Amino acid sequence: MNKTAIITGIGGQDGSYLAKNLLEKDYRVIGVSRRSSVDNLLRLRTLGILDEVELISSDIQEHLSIQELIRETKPEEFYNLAAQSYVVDSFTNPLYTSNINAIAVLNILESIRIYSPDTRFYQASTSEMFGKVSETPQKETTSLHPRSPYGVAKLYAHHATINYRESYNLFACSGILFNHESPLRGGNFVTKKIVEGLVNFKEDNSSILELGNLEAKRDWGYAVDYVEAMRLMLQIDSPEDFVISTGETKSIKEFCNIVASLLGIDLFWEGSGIDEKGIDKKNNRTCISINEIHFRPAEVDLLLGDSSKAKQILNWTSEVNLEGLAKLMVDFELNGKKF
Ligand code: NAP
Ligand code: G4F
Repeated sequence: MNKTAIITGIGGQDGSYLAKNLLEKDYRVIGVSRRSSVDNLLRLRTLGILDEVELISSDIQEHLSIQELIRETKPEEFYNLAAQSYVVDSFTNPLYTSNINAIAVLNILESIRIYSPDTRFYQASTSEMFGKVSETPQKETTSLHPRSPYGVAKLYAHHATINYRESYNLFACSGILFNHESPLRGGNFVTKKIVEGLVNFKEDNSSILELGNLEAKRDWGYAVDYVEAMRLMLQIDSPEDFVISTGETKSIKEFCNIVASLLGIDLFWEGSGIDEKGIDKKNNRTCISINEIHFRPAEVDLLLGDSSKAKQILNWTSEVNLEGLAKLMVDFELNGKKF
């Protein structure tokens, strides 16, 4: 019999790629998506799978509705990907972020414990939990020191997942995923913002991309590779937590350089701090400037993951490097596919 999987956040970047991955393996996929006045299922449409998934309309803060879904469906697998996932907004909406990213997760765990204890549960944990890092590279045993309300709430959910595994013997595990991107990445996140901004500049020679901290470093992978790691985590004999990363880190400025080079923009940098500018040598026009509104109250300066445990136990490795990822994103944008 085919397995049933529930995915919360199915309309998001990871939810849509994971749905595609599971459908290709003949799963019955049930997605939780909340009502919206704009199209929050566009990614499923873009991937051509909207008609293949069963959608349940619910906010994950609607605890009874989620409880009922689990009680009635008793899925083999449950992937909790829904979240207020934008770190910046967590500083202005910390309570809202905590209700979704922490308390709603506890409700899912409780519902599984009570109504469907054989369901295997995946929690979308994050490298943001490492925050002010205590060692580099970061691995499963690295201490956690989040730097945002987003990271703090995710830390709660991470520990709740471990606690339910240890207390009730649930198959509950966390994937500590480092940043992962794709053409379907939301426009607020820095990689997508840079690709869109520099493509606009390339087209009109006048649009200026405004950024914040150019020096922060991230370990960026490809979302399609990362959803496969999520699936693999639920197929092993006993639940464990895994770091998923590429093992390479680059600064925001270096990512700008990669994208500019793919677009044939001859980018050089001038000035420093908030006066720093990215200029196209060919026409001496500014294409990137700094605006301090994009700086955060507390920053995560350096993320670099060590995913050797995932390699050893899941036989998982990241396939697409940052240059390859940037090219996928740039090509999508140049083809006029807006997201
Ligand atoms: P995303 O594109 O922002 O998707 C988040 C999804 O959650 C969206 O479908 C959103 O629906 C849904 N959602 C938000 N609040 C909800 C609520 N109250 N009820 C129901 N659905 C809700 O994020 P992503 O990049 O795919 O990330 C997936 C998960 O992995 C998130 O939990 C994120 O925190 C975590 N994560 C991501 C990364 C990364 O680099 N991408 C790294 C580590 C961990 P709407 O469209 O209606 O807003
Ligand atoms: O792209 P970002 O907004 O991603 P961030 O904050 O690292 O969070 C993402 O990855 C986490 C995993 O580590 C996920 F858990 C989370 O859900 C999300 O997917 O920012 C990356 C870096 C930051 O250091 C930020 O300060 O880029 C810097 N940055 C510089 N200028 C900017 C900008 N970020 C954004 N969003 N916009 C800017 O203009």
